Amino acid sequence: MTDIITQQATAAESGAAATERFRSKQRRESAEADTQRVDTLVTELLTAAHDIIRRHKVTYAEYDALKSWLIQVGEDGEWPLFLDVWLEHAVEEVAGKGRDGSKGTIEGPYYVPGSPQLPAETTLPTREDEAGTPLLFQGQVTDVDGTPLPGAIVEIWHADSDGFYSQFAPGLPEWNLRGTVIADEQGNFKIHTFQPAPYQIPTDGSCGRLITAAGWHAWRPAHLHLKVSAPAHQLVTTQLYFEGGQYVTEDIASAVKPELVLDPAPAADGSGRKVTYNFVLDKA
Ligand code: MBD
Ligand code: FE
Repeated sequence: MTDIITQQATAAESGAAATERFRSKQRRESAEADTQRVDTLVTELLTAAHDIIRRHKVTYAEYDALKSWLIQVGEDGEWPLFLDVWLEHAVEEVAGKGRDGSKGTIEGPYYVPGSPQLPAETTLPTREDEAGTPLLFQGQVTDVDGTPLPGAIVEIWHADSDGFYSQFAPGLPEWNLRGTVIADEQGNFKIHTFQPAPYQIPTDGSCGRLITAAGWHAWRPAHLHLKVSAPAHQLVTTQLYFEGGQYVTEDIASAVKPELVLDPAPAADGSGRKVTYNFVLDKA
């Protein structure tokens, strides 16, 4: 059933949670500043901005609108959302070049490490009355040469059938629709979950204001998020989408790739849908 409380996830609530989540990750992973590199990148970024200002004769009113919007993005906690929606896809494109295994795509702002460990055949944590179409997501993790990878780990997280993520919308159990699945000796996994809905960027925050001001739409197609890894292999962060689904061809985050679109079949017993997707990992 649709929970009235989860319907009221505000930009400020999901933004604050995403900012806090990012800060705890960033303390461990941030790059060391290299003076030369900072000089090059920031100078080119500023030069591109100067060029846009001159070409379009940007006014003081527009400059002030930008200033006020930037201040508000921080107050809303929407920097993780803004950056992951509009910039991350280019970073991922650069990072993923030269890989032979399964395609990756952006991580987005709603990954939380440390979800409950689950066996190779499992049901993700759900509410007792979890709404939506049951989805069986199964497959095998192998090396690029086809060797099954025992001990592979399939971390999965996704929105519910109202488009809400646990820990980023109020009223959802902590680990709802999140799990760390340990594949079997052949790298196989079988995950019972529920079909997610498309995700709408909060409309009441700064990102929402930008979208309205620019006349864009606020939607991402329905997707499963995954991080798949195995000893001595490269972790792949990816997402999987659904053939024919709304927004698959117009993702606001530009993160859909043709290799990442699933086409589930009706389950044999009539209970929802079922799909197989195999992951191929590059050697580390
Ligand atoms: C999402 O669910 C997401 O995956 C991304 C990339 C950005 C915003 C919300
Ligand atoms: Fe997402």
